[in-house]
Amino acid sequence: MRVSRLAVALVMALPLVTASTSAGPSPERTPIALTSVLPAVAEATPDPGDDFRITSGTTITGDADIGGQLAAILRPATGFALPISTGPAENSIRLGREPGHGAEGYRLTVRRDGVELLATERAGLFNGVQTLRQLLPAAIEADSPRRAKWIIPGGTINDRPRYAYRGTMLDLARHFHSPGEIRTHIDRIARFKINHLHLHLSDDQGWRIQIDAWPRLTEVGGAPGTGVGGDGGGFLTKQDYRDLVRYAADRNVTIVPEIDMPGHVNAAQTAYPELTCDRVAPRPRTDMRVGYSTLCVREEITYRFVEDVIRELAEMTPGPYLHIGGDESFATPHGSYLAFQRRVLPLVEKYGKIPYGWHEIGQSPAAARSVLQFWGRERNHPSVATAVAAGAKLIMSPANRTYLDMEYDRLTPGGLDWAGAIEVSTAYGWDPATLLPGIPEASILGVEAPLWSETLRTEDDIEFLAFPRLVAIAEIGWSPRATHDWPSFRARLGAYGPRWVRDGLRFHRSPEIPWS
Ligand code: TNX
Repeated sequence: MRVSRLAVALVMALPLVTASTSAGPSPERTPIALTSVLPAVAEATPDPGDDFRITSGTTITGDADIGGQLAAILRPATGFALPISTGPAENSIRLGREPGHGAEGYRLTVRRDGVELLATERAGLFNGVQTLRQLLPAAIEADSPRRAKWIIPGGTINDRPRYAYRGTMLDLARHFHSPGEIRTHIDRIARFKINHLHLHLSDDQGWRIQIDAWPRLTEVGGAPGTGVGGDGGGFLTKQDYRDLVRYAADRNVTIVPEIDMPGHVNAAQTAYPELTCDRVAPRPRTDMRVGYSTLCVREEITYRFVEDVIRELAEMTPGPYLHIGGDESFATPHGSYLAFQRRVLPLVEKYGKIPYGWHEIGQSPAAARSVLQFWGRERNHPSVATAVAAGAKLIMSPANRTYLDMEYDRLTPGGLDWAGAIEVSTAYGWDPATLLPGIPEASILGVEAPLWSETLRTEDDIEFLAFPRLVAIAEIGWSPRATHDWPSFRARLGAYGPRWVRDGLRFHRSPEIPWS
């Protein structure tokens, strides 16, 4: 019911959105401010006398890979040929490498006679291009050339991330999203320098990734009708998954796969009753309850299953992390939960991956070399603090700040409300470094905004709940704390709105934001 209300509200909102912002910038328009970027850049020194104008004679030089991506953005928008060459050239946008910018940082220098983007790694060049596209007029997103006004504001940007991990999550288990929908989402998140996409691939309702050793997981658990409320169904083949990994990597996004266990396993058990202690297949479940299923911790077959899944998942995942869930295992006795983690956490390392799990895995002493995803609220969590003191790292996903499946307010359609309503200012108004008492900042790898999919079905549903809140989380993760400033953020976000409109993205037009 919530889903259809969401769809209706989106359709009704659309003409309004388009009408208010379709005029486009005038040719006389002054350049966009160097400081207008989302997420905020670390340092910007504007030099208004030194604007650069892209013309029919402009070339792109240096790195052919990211230079090619830049050309693919600029050519259709400007109508200019913008050839890519390797040598130095006047009137060029040059992409080069130099040491000193870290894994993802870059320096962008804009002068009247040329633009230079320098980074140490490919990721830094990619990030610099995301900045550059925001410095060009919003019409860059449209396909009609208006040649006169391709001005890049003069000055210098020095930029690098506060945290190495800036993520979001899609839940494919409650409602499956197709590879095409996932690719579209990757395009949209990468604009804001989000560099990890966590895929929640299994839960009580469905199993969404092919595992060769256990084929019934997807035959049964990925069948039609395995979404919440009996919707949809579907799964990723290994080929789909590998293609997504590559597509994401081109856009500086690392895929983080999750198989949730020992709870949230009803779909696996309907396919393989031998994974239950009584060997009786449970009935398929497409309701929204949690915490009722558990693997049978005392049986060896459980560990053969878990090892096969971890091995096959690790084989197709080049990224460092493998997420093993571990949340809400209310049907697993505490001692059994610890026994399970003692065997399973080392299995992840056996296949060359860093064990990653919801913060409950921190109850296990075996979690000292793991990453914990904190999804609680601001208060003391003794088992999290103990695990961190023993060496575990943290990704911050406080539910009352980062959960993209929470409703914006009482009136917006879609979403749940157990962690409260989350408007943009709530998503923006916190600091990962001070959220939990006694956690040193060096133990925090970054932030992630999960989007659980109980109430969402379509691409529009994803976008409405993710945007604009995900941009607030992206800024929390990327920008230095010194830049944190709500008035500045809301102004920059408001100015970004026309780009989403031109892109056809159905975002929430939050009343907190002064949309252009
Ligand atoms: C809690 S947060 C869950 C999920 C639900 C979500 C809905 C967490 C680790 N588990 O099983 O989908 O709430 O908001």
